[in-house]
Amino acid sequence: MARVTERPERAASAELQARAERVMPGGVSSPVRAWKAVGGSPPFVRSANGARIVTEDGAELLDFVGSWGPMLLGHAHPRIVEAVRGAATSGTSFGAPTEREVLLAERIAERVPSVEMVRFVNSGTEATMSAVRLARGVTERPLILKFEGCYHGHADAFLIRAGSGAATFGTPTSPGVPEGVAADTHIARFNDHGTVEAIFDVNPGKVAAVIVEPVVGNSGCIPPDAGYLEFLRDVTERHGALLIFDEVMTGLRLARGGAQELYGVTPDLTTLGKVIGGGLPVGAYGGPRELMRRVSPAGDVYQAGTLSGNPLAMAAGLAMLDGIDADPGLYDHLDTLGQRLSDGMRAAIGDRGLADRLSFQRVGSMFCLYFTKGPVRNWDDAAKSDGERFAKWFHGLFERGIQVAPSGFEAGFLSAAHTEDDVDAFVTASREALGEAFGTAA
Ligand code: KE4
Repeated sequence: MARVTERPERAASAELQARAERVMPGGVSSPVRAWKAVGGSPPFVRSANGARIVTEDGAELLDFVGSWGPMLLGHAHPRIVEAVRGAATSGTSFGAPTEREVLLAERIAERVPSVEMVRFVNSGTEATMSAVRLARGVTERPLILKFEGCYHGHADAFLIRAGSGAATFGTPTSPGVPEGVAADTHIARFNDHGTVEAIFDVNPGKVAAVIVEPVVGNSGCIPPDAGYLEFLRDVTERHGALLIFDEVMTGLRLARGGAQELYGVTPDLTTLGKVIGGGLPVGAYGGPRELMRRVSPAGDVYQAGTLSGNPLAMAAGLAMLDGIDADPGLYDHLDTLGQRLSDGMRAAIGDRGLADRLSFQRVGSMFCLYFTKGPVRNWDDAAKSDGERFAKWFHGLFERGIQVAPSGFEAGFLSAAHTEDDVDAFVTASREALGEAFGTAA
């Protein structure tokens, strides 16, 4: 694969970056895109199709970011493009109920075990902040429990020792979050029982909900220990708190019904996003009717949104689900691809004698190469990663035409558009880039 440096100069992106930084903070619309953790400046994307993106500099990159998760079927999937194109000719927003919302709500309820009723919003953040408000309204309790390294969007209540971009930039607890808000968010350690039990024991009758990424994609890719999700289910029931699975990343990605189907644990509320919008701005929160009926206007817990249920986003979501359902072998195929990637990466790590400095973790089509010895079971483990060598691997891949997330605390994603050759190319490029990063023999 030709190296990016042999491709057209990156002058176009550099010129756009300079302009962007004059009118947009950091030149981006979301921090993690800015390459701050790895150095250099990001290419500006002109287009994408299948498993590849094309930059404004004319470079073609094999993409394992997939817009941070939505692109389960690959970029510019014909079903989704046609659905959005068709919907747009009938109008782009009405601020009124539409059939597409009903159709998508019915299909989500049909496949996600915890969901009988769902409310659409415009982002994962809106979904999680609304689910927490509902949990607090239903239980009449103030506190929430989250896990260090989990990221649930940028609402104040969640920017306490958060993962993803917050961890990447060393602002896991952001300025601007009032002490009073932070005081109502208690932090436990993922895959740990004691820190969870202690929060409940010290705050009897006050914890409204536990919110968790069932697979922690915002600290890379951390699976739950066997029985851990069952423990969270049990401890919340014992204490009368709700269990919220934040499946914005895992929903409809790890299984047709998300992580809750994969692990067989049913939460009280589920938040969704990314895949269900096919790349358009969509979030959703859902659960049993008895809980969701408390949401306005059926109930008294208020939540609203001008563009919620937007017809283009609903059309894209329905097309995404059509694409998923048209391929009964999709999840098995993604898992097989993922296993090929995992086998290849572990062989590359072993061949380079780096098993005590690297660990590759995967769940389905989500994965992460950690620059620390595994297993990585929580944030503390993930935080030991060697950021400098991660950056060298990142740039080594980029120079070989492969894009991964510009942060060691993000998941990589496979899609239905990736092939075995793409996976093998990732492994080959990684083997070379790791050699450069660690200075080990080729
Ligand atoms: P958004 O508000 O970004 O749509 O969703 C927030 C969110 C909530 N819950 C989970 C589990 C999530 O992964 C996210 C957002 N994920 C990050 C990527 N790790 C978004 C990327 C970004 O911040 O630009």
